[in-house]
Amino acid sequence: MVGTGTDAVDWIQWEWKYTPGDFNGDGNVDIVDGSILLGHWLEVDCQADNDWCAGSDINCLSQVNLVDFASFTQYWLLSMF
Ligand SMILES: [Ca+2]
Ligand SMILES: [Ca+2]
Repeated sequence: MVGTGTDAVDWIQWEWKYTPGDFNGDGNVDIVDGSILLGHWLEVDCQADNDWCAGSDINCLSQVNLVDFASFTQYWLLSMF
């Protein structure tokens, strides 16, 4: 149910656990996540129901393209420092 206190707690817990670009949830942003993004490359049916193409549609605009790839490479580079 949207707008409940429970949702807010869930969102905070999700945000705390989530590492941008970590599509498989192992805590690292690496080539495995890159392969997941490439596996969804140019898909156009990304939506909440399919978890935005396993997270590969980073900007949640329904398709996986260069914008998402650029964001992913940024997260990957930042994870190295
Ligand atoms: Ca990962
Ligand atoms: Ca996208």
